[in-house]
Amino acid sequence: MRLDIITLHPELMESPFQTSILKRGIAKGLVEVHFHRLRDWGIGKRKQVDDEPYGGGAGMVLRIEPLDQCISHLKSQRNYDEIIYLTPDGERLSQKTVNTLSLKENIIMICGHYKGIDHRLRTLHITKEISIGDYVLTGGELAACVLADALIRLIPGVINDEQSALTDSFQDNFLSPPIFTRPEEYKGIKVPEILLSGNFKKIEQWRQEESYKITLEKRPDLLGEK
Ligand code: 6GU
Repeated sequence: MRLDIITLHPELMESPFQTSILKRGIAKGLVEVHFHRLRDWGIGKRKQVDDEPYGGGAGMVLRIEPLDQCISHLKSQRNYDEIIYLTPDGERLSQKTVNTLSLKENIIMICGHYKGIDHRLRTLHITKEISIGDYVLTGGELAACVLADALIRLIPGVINDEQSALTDSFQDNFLSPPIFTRPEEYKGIKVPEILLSGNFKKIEQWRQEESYKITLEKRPDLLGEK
């Protein structure tokens, strides 16, 4: 997979890709991440990227030319499966969307800022708009990191234990069961007996039951969603 991320602030996004599992995925050549600094495509001597909205109102708008030129440049080099604009008014990100996107080859992500981007970019380039939840961030950068992290960990070979990605919370619309490691007892709190039994069939059954109970208690909406 290749991710091209267009942003005013690449420095805000670098460390997640230089750490742990994402770093390893990149080092193994399973994913490439390229940042494009929007300012480099800015207009005139001042490298302008934003302007006031037509019709008035508070806040600035990202101009169409820098974004269009950057995207058109990328499109001239390869085909893109999706051009995603990260925006609070996009479709709310779900594991289902992440699963689908993780199968794509080339993706562009556009990080929005200010009041948004010139609406005509939707007609020209954007194939999908994604929000990571019902709250407002200062820009799309952190949202793009969230999306990229969720995507990259699903690429085969990025996580060693493939089973591990498949048994995540949400992969089957259930939250994960409780999990424990050593010691068997800590400050008087014991690990459930069943997990020490060595009876893997029973353990699996217990996990499924706990999973259901926890989902019902914390996220009943997930059970209704199926
Ligand atoms: Cl994708 N961008 C911004 N600015 N705020 C958000 C968001 C995105 N998703 C949730 N809040």
